[in-house]
Amino acid sequence: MGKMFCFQCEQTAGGKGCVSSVGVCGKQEGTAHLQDRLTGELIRLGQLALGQGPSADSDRLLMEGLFSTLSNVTFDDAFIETLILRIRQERSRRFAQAAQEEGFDLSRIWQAPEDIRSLKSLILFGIRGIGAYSYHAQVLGYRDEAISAFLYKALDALAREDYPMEALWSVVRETGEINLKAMALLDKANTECFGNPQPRSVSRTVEKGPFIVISGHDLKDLSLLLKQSAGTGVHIYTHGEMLPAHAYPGLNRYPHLKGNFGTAWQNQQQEFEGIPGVLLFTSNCLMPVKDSYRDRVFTTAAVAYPGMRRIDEPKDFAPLIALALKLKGYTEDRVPSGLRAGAQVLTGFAREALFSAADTLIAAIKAGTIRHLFLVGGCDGAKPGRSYYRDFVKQTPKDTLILTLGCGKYRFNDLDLGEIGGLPRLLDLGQCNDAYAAIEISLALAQAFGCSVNALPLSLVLSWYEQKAVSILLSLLSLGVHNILLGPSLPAFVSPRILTHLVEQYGLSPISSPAADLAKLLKTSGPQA
Ligand code: SF4
Ligand code: SF3
Repeated sequence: MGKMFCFQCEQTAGGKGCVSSVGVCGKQEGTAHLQDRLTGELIRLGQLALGQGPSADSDRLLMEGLFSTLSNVTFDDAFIETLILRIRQERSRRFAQAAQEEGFDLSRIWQAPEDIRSLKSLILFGIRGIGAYSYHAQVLGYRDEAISAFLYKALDALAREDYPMEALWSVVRETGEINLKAMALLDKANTECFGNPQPRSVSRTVEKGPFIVISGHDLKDLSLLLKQSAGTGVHIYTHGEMLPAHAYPGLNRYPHLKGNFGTAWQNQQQEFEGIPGVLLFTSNCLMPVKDSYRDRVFTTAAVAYPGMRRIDEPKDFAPLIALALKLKGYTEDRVPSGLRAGAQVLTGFAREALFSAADTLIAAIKAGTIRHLFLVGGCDGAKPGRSYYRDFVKQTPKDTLILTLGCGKYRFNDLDLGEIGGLPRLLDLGQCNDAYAAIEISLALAQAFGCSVNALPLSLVLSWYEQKAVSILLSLLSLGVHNILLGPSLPAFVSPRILTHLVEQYGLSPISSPAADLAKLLKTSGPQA
């Protein structure tokens, strides 16, 4: 077996690829090989399912498998080996004649000519994002067979060596279109199950007493945890991408959902150090677990880490509640270092809330009170270049409005940016998948102004880290959104020729400096304030 090769995330080694015995994220070489094998098995399953029609069991496995190969989701070899076995069993159950076939060898993609490898990477990483989003929808009982049918087709395309570049480009475009469907389905699942988010101010203080911190994106896990811990005296805090959950009426009706814990995901090793509470990971981003809190970590769904306890179906969170009560929590209220006492953070400007503010927004843009809108969001990460996003937001003129989403918001969601036209200047739309709301509101604004999205006084300044961001970028491109700024660096898997196409066709460009980018973006919308 050759060296590990992984270049799917923004922090990949040397901006080229992780090829040594351990990736920058802490993923071991053996785990990377197993994830490639798992992907090869998923490709075979997808190929067999193609043309056979959907099957709930196969589809669930596809979603779970794709989800588990996302950055910072699973680091556990035994977990991946079990998944591989389950996929092989599913193959023999449904397609007996093909049961013994080996999975597709992923090194054939990594060793393909550069532009083919690049397009196939866009497809593979894009469908990993789709897999994760459709998994979260599926656990709430929402499925769309059109999404599954596309996953089969995309997996098949990864194995095809007879596809010309144009055929691969067309699958890339479809990846963006189908991801939009997946985000819409998740929006439907979340809002039908837990109500429409309403703007809400969330405390960042951890109150004294026993507590559990829940991280990741899965609202179903949070709802089960809230239900099971009600009345036990254990408080629940959200972490990272779970922050927008506070805005859902079906979740914030529990008074023991107390607030938001800590700051960005990449600070978890420091912020969880010696924590007298319990941690539950429901999706990315899990960082390698430190000894000082390893006995307090639980994982669920596709998240797994060697030696950490897992909660599988049917989900019973009693062990977490018991441990939280034993640990007793802090003896006094605590605020994360760097935040002031009593700090709050506003979230919940999701699709419906934004739409109800649309008239105010349109009137303010027409009156010139709001000169420009910026969508500054996406993923956070550890690289120093990410300070760009805080500086950018700080430097935006006072007559501009900032929309944000994803965990990239932790770069600046402690700033007080004031109000504009009756709205807070910083509106948090939600998790990364709530990019769907940003897309919907942009389309509505374009309709109100009788122009295309590209002609609106709106600029997208995105930060990426993992593969859900890849799928969202593809969705935006599939809608014909132009002139997106992307950072902190461009994906290593985009070859020079593919990049040239994205630049020429869509005006995609890397971030430069906040001042230069602001000047460029505001040039078309009047003089700076
Ligand atoms: Fe490297 Fe990122 Fe892959 Fe981890 S997920 S091995 S950091 S490219
Ligand atoms: Fe963040 Fe890991 Fe991408 Fe849902 S939690 S956005 S990086």
